[in-house]
This record gives sequence, C-alpha cells and structure tokens, in this order.
Amino acid sequence: MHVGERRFMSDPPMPDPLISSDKSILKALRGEAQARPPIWVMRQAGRYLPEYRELRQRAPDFVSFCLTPEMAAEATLQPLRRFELSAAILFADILLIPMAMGCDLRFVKGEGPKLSPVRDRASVDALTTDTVSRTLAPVTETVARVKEQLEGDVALIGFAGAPWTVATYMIEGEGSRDQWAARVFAYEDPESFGRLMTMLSAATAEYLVMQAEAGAEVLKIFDSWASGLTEDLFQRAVIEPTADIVRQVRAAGVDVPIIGFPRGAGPAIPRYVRETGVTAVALDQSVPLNWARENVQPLAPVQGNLDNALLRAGGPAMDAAIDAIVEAFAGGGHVFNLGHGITPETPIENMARLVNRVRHG
Ligand code: 1CP
Repeated sequence: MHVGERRFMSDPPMPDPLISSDKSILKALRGEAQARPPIWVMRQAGRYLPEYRELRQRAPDFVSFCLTPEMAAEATLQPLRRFELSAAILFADILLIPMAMGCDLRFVKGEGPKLSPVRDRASVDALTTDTVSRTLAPVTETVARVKEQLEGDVALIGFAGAPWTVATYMIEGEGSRDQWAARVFAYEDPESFGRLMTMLSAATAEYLVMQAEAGAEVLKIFDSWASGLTEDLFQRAVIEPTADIVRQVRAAGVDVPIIGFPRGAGPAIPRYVRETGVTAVALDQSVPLNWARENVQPLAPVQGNLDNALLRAGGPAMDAAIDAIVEAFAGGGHVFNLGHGITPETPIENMARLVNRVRHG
C-alpha cells in the first residue's frame, strides 16, 4: 500500500494525484481559505518515533543517513504512515550545504553538529560552490524516491537553511546560544561576511532548484536564528540573502511556493515578506495571532504556530490552543504547524491528537 492511500478509502472521489495544484497545502499556499487547514509538523521525522530511532541506528553516522537515498526516503515517509499529514518533508539537514562547500561536518552524539570554523577571509575563500550539485546529488534521488510513493493529497516539501542560520554554525564551528561569533564577524569584517552570504545564497539556490526539479512541490527556507539582530544586520544577513535566493530560484524557472521561516523576527516579519519575495511565511509561537492575522496574513499565507511545548504537554491546553490558531487564520491561506520542531520526548499520542483535531475539529 502506498503512503497516503489509507486515508482516502472512505473519502468521496479521490483527487487526481497528477493535478498537484489541487493538494490542500498548495491551495493554502495560494492564499485560499479552507474549511480545515492542511497540517505538517516541523521535524515530523525524528527521534519521537521508535521506527526513526531504529532506522537511525542502522546508519554509521548522521551525514551518511542523509546521503543514503533509501534510508532518507524511508525516514521521510515514516510519519506519513502514522498520521494524516498534508505534506512530507524531505529528510536531510541544513548543514549539508556547508559540507558540500568544503567544510568538515560531523554530528557528535549528545553535542550536536561540529564544523571546521570559517572565521576569516582565507577560510571564506577556501569554500567553493562548484561541488554542491555533485555532493548533494543523493538528496535529489531521495526526493524522486519519495515523490514516487506519495499519493493523494500529500505534497512533498524540499528545504534548505537560510544563509544566516547556516553561517552561524559555520562561523561558530558548532551550534550556539546567541550566535555571538557570527554577529561579531559580520560587524568586524563586513566584506568577508558579505562574500560568505553571496556564496551561500548561490549554493542554496542551486540546491533548492535541484530539489524542485526532482519533484519537490514546496520549498522552505529555515532561518532558525533570525532573532536578536539589529535592523542593519537583519537586512544584510536575513533579508538580502533570502531575496537573492528567491530571485535565483525564480530565474531558474522554478515556480513552486517558497515558505520563509524567519524564526523570532517578530515585528520585522511584514518587511521580511515584502522584501524577500517569499510566497508564504512560517510563524514561531511568539507571534500573536491577532497581530499576524491583521499584519501578516493580508501580505502572504501563514504557517504555524503551535508552541512545541504545548504539543509535549498535550491535553485540554493543547486543544484550546489548536482551536484558537485554526480560528484566527481561517479567513485566508493557512498551513497548520508548530512554532518550532517537535521534541524527541513528545508522546506519539499527542501528535496523533494534534493532527486529528486540526483535520477534523
Ligand atoms: O537523529 C538525530 O539524532 C539527529 C537529529 C537531527 C534530525 C532528525 C538533525 C541533526 N537533523 C535532523 C533532520 C532535519 N533537520 C530535518 C528533517 C525533516 C523534518 O523536519 O522532519 C530538517 C528540516 C532539519 C533542519 C535543521 N537542522 C534546522 C532548521 C530547523 C530547526 O529545527 O530550527 C537546524 C537549525 C538544523 C541543525 C541541526 N541538525 C541536527 C542538529 C542536532 C542540529 C542543531 C540544532 C541546534 O543547534 O539546536
């Protein structure tokens, strides 16, 4: 049985899978209001699922896991077998781009990612965009494999990290609480920083185009560390590189919707939407619903924004928050999601309850 088949057995006429524009997430991303919003969940493939942990154990390391199409496709499809989600998100990682540009990348158990740090002009100049398509070719094979197995209303989302968020890991050499080294570098050596943004934008655009050409129907750009920036740095590090990517993707003839996720950008979100050219914007849980309905949704469809802690907590508090989000955004384009990724300790029952409530009320 194909993934996604089960849920349509009792439904009246099965939507033609070839008419992809009829998928509910694509309608939402065109700004169409729907009786119930489509839903997918950030990090829906991940450690809260026992079958993911089992699969993960079979890979020698996380990078090989991402670059083995058979395994990555399986991880992508796992959550679709359990829940009535409206989209699958490619299983990969935002840090494959720096790796493909020549940085050493390792994931250390319990510590997260480690990269060879980029801290000066020489290390920026040592990077290359020439090897991106070759190194990341397995990801396009994953996209094609997943696409082949999706049916009905389920769309496939491809993604990449935004240049700023990816650069924070490259400059720091690992994850960081406040992106200190990256912020200092951007002020201390704006020219090298600008060059790094330009190279990352080009590599990321190429990678997103590869994913769309292989079958991704939506693209998402994760700027997970877009909070806490000055107006100047937000412009140079978030808006301009993202606008650059959108321009390059469109210039390559790719017209699929692009969701931007400037996490923590707050009052700068409307400017982000207007100036980057993204199709839709993902909201983190700190964005007030009424404010977003009045100031963001008229500009672009929105995605979000249940607190992942409410998903962990479950129960009536979660139900009430789900209903408030659905109601707030019911008048326009809305894709239901969390404000950030599902955490490993979240009970599977809470995820099932969330999806069921969003889809069926
Ligand atoms: O199995 C494991 O233990 C590895 C954990 C893991 C997973 C499941 C990592 C390491 N990456 C991923 C997959 C992943 N990463 C996806 C797959 C699709 C899905 O959502 O199901 C996606 C979209 C990402 C994107 C990603 N990676 C982001 C942006 C989104 C976000 O959560 O903010 C970031 C910041 C990363 C970096 C990263 N990858 C992994 C780790 C441990 C980290 C560091 C996170 C941090 O600094 O807090």
